Amino acid sequence: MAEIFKMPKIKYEGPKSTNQLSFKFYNPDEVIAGKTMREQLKFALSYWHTLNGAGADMFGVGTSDRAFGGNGAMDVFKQRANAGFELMDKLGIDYFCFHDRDIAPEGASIAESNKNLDEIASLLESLMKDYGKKLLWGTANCFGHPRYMHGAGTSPNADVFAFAAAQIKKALELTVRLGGNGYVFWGGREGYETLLNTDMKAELDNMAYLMRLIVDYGRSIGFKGDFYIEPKPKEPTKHQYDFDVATVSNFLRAYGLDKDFKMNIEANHATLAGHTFQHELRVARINGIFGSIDANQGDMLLGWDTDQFPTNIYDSVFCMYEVLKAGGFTNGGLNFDAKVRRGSFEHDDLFHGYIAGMDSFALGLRLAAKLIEDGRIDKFVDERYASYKSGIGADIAAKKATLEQLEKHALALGEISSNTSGRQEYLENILNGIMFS
Ligand code: XUL
Ligand code: CO
Repeated sequence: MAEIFKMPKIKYEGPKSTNQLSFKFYNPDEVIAGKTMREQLKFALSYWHTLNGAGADMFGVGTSDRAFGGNGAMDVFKQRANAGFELMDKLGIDYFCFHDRDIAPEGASIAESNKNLDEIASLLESLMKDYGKKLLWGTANCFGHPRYMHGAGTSPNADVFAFAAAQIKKALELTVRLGGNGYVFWGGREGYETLLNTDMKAELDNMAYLMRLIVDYGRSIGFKGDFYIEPKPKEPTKHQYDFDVATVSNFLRAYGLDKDFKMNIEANHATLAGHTFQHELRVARINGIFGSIDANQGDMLLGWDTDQFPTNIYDSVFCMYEVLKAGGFTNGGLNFDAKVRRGSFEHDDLFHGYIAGMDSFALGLRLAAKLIEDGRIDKFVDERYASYKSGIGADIAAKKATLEQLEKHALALGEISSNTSGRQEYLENILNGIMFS
């Protein structure tokens, strides 16, 4: 196969290397916190941003060539597959993620689209075998086509609901065929613009029903992986139903789907919801629904989903801290739902983007492990709640204290005289000391 990227295989050379085509922090076989970095991080390539997205935005067409020498609809998609696997091979990325419409062109009917998908799936199967790559998760694009203008599972048009169901069924079958360990629901247009035209209850009922049908079908065809919901508060719709982890968690419980789903948490979606990335990860972790990550970052001055390659080390440290505390990834991993800037239009830029993201998370993992090993911050938090370890506090923690006992205790206190400082600045100094020593 002709080489598409005139690039070497990217290797670890350490922080002192001046070679920009090397990893400074990502050393795949080095053991950090009990596993190799490769096992801890489970990097994945996002098909759509890397191989399809040419940089078009609201004000202009794409700037990069993402045909990779292909000629004609199917051929372009085949070349994208070839390019994707060469890229994964050269960057040492083990996994990829796709939407159905990323890998093959949509036909004039579902049957035609499915035929295209089957043809490309055969190519993907052989590339996966040749290069030793795996599918992290698959999904269906039920937001791009005009038929989904009012949503898919939440469309007021029952025919659209049926169309989405058929499309998702096929995407799940493909995921199973390619050995994927995850299937993602991201509700791109599952929301509303105005309540003047929206029956929110009916839409949520329908969306839950579609999820139930898909979960049951997946289990019946032998899908053993995780189903994920990827929360996002807005964009493209004004209000998306899967607003954030807490909202989704409530939805899952309300519809009896909580045992079937975990979260795929995206950094830029967290900030759009007014949360930190770590907040979303923590809410998922303490509710036992942490699953996978879409790694990227937004731009606080722009305020929309800019999907940039992640380079903020505080965020990657806090993220990897949560991942380590959750016991690491099982079926999930770190998918770079990230794209190079429109002005970074050359093929080389894809390498620089992925190297930046992989090195940032490798550094995040190293420093999160150091933070946990250092133990001062965890110890501080533990001690901050020491009053729940004895006396009335222990009774509260054991759920034994009655309201009458609490009242009696409070009356005897007179006033609270023993609050202690939260020491935020002290802790921030400790964190910087660990990160930059
Ligand atoms: C959109 C987004 C999606 C999902 C998969 O913001 O993140 O690409 O990751 O549909
Ligand atoms: Co995403």
